[in-house]
Amino acid sequence: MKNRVILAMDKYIPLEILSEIESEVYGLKIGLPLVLDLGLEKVRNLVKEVNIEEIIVDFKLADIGYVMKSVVEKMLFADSFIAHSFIGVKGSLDELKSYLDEKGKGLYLVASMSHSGWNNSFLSYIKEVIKEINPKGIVIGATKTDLISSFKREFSSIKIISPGVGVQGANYGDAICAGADFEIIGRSIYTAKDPVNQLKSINKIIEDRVMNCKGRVPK
Ligand code: O7M
Repeated sequence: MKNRVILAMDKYIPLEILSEIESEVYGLKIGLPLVLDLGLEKVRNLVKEVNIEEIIVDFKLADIGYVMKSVVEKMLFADSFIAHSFIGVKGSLDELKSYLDEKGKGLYLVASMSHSGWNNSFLSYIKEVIKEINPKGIVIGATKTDLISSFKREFSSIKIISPGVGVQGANYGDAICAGADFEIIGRSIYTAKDPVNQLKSINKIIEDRVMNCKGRVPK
């Protein structure tokens, strides 16, 4: 089975460990805390050394187009970037999307966050924005499996990536069974005594879980 984990790197993980992990993950999500800790240059150099299919920068951009472009142009070593969708299209996400398209980079939009305080009452507006922007993918909390399934039915060609697994309470594999493409996992891996074996065990749990939900995974 292809790897279904995107490692959320909000804390420094040494290159020796990353090198052992690279074949066990689909993607690496670079968080703002990591960039603030290490500095951009060190992050760029670290990323250059690893062989991981997709490097995603997660600053959850939410600004005017000009400013978001000024941020991403400094990080073009990444394959894709995450922005909020509630900021709307004109003068903001439309400019970011055109810029990323021009550079051959992907855009993910946050559709629904994993924490309990996230308000889903503006979901229909978020769906309108997603329809208009047509991003590579969307972020939906793994804690909201019903929402994952309904988005998967409505936006079948858009990738769903789901955080909130492990420490935040969602079970490994549940988001994928509900229709997500990948699960974003951070602390459960990088705070483990042995992150490499922890990740291997998580991959096994996901694999077993997905075998059991086969047939029920929305197309
Ligand atoms: O597994 P954790 O809880 O240590 O980390 C979760 C990661 O997912 C962390 O990098 C968060 O910034 C991110 N995340 C959420 O936890 N909840 C959300 O709703 C959205 C994200 C996210 O990745 O948004 C792009």
